[in-house]
Amino acid sequence: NMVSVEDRPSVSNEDLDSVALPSPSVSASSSEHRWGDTTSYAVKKKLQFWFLLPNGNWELGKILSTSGAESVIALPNDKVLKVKTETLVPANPDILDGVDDLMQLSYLNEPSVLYNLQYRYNQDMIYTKAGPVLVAVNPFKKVPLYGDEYIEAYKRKTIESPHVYAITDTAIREMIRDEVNQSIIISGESGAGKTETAKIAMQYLAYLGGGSGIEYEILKTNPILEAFGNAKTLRNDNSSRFGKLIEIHFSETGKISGAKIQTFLLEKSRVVQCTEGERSYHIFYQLCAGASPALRKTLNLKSASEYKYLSQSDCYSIAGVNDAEQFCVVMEALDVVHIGKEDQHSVFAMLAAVLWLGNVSFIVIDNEDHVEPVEDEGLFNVANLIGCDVEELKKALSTRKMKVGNDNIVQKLKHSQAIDTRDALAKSIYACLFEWLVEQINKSLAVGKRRTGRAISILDIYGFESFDRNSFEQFCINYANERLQQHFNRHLFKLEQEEYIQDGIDWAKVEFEDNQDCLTLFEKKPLGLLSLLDEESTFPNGTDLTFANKLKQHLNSNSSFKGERDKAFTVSHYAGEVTYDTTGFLEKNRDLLHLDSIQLLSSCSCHLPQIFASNMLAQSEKPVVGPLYKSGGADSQKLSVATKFKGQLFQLMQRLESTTPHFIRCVKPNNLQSPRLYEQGLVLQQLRCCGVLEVVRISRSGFPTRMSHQKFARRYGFLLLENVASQDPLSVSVAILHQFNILPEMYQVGYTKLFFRTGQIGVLEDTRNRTLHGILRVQSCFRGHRA
Ligand code: AD9
Ligand code: MG
Repeated sequence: NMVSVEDRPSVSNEDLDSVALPSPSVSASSSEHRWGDTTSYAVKKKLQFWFLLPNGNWELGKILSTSGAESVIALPNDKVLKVKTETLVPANPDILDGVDDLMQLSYLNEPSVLYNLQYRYNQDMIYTKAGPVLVAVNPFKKVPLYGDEYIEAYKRKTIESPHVYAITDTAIREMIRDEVNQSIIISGESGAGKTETAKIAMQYLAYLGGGSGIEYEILKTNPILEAFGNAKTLRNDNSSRFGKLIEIHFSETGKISGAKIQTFLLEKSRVVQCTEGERSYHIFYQLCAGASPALRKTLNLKSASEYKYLSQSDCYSIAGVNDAEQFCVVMEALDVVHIGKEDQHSVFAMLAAVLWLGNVSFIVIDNEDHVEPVEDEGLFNVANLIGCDVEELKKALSTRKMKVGNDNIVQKLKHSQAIDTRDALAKSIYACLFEWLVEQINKSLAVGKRRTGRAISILDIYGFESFDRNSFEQFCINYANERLQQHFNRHLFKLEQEEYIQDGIDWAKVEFEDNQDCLTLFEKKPLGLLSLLDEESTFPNGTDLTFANKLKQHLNSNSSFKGERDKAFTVSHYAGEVTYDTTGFLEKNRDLLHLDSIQLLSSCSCHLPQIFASNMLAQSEKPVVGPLYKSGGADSQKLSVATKFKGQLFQLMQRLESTTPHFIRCVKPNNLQSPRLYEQGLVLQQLRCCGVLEVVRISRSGFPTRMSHQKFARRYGFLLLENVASQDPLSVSVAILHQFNILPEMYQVGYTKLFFRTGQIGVLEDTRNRTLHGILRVQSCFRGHRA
């Protein structure tokens, strides 16, 4: 229902002629599907074209002749090839090689974009603009682009090339200029570089907004959160297993006044289980390798390989990483964020308790498979570390109190139930510890009561995931990405176009992929994925199979949904189809911790387990919005994981909605985490996923800068050399435009606003700044004289 807009060249006509491009009238319709018009020029001028090799890569060639549907092309290695003319895609002239904004490409097509990014990547220019979006290609090696000198240069604007620093600088300036909160939204696949990018942005903010010392604390949250929330996976040696939003507050004078961190959905299952070749959370290995002899003794610590939770995946170290050294870094960082030595000790005790829990084993005590924990060092160490009675621990791990009618009875657990109970306790302790740490960090970074200033938020959230086997975690992560994608779409496409139309300017619509259907599939009540999952989770007899069947029964007519064999289903995400295996969905969604375990924690003599227990109880006593989870009546009622996550996401979106967003798209050039390797197919798939081409298309045919008539007149009116007859904002604005010779095709006048093409407002801003500085200097001269 939408028409595609023509690609307008962003180079001027003179430029085009000088590089021997087709005449302007032809190049004006140079989008992929119209390329045929250029053939005759191509032949004459020996223009370059892209064609697809059987291996999926694009190769550059020159057309020698065209007859009918076939063309003969010459390759750089002098080979000659006959190809179908319609498969050729025009390439850009050499002068446009490696432009730093894809908007500058005369021909905007996939091979040209791929080539441009690769051209830059090969020269360590890993950042490229795609209109308003920054594309960052992971170098997988140190690149000489960071540090104070670079920060200074970006601050002074002596470097112009695209950079995280530049986009962060824009965010700061817009925060001050528009008095609006800003957000930097970083997305990309696992291992694409989101977390590194977030740190680079934080570095810039800390440098520019530093002074109070709080910036140092903010930077030190990174090693802590990474130690407790990151792990080695098959895709990334330092993979974040949680989502993070950090809100950095600034005072009116532009100095950092505090920060607040919010985390999302930590992958708990990793604590008790991980795939071969992957590791559990870094902190466990760091503790085992780096604890002092004294700490080792009090915690009864062994080496990592002695713990079942760590030994099961047969992977203990990461190439190039020294866990013992990292442990020192983390301890120092804990000092910096004001976590006292005693609390630190308690944290380490909880970690050791989790590790020892994994070593607790069970023996069968009757012929009904009922079990009891073995009384070995595992059991004793856990009791000792959390500060509880060994007998109480044994009971909590092997029995369950139930209410039947008015009677309380005690049920013995079977072997598999006992293992689940033990693992659930370990996961809960770890997740509570993580939450508690974030809370302590937030206390330390807390913004004072005078919260008058503005904030910049940085979002580093897990990217879209599609594996051979996808489970509940991928389901939640991909749902989050659908939400973020919609935010991206809304800002860059929908709102943009709606604004043009509303303000009555000349505009042709650009097509974009709307993902509303998929979001509806997830969120619709009562027949959506999340509702049906919650409903099935409340049924004591619900199983993954009954859940899968229910989905097939109710959702098969939805175009984004497809039921599969064996308890599986497929969702058409904006980034591609993903098949989910429902095994474990209900259990992970219910995330039950039996009341017996909570009671055990609250009976502990150590303070952290007590805090954890009361937090868990508080959570379950909250007014229950979602369904209740009861099995046997003695378990606490709580929100399902999916419902809680959805709530968090909605909150996140609301917060982001009130900010001016800046998007960074991280791209992973290969799956081997190796430098210099650029796989076209892999990159292309990521660019398609995040709509990079569409963004460029819309931006260069659009008017990214806009200002109300009033604001424009107020901001630049004083630069007018001659008085304007009428003082209404529109007349003043038009006079300014004329005085500065802004070309008519570079702006449009709407009903309420002025719209500018990229880069136009820069001249005005420069003059304004120069003039203002001049005035300030004159004023300070006067003051100097008076003094
Ligand atoms: V995940 O979804 O959390 O699994 P991220 O966060 O997208 O993932 P991360 O930032 O951890 O990826 O980057 C992965 C690795 O790429 C890092 O550990 C670095 O070794 C490497 N990397 C990423 N960005 C840069 C960079 N700008 N310079 C050098 C980089 N190396
Ligand atoms: Mg990460």
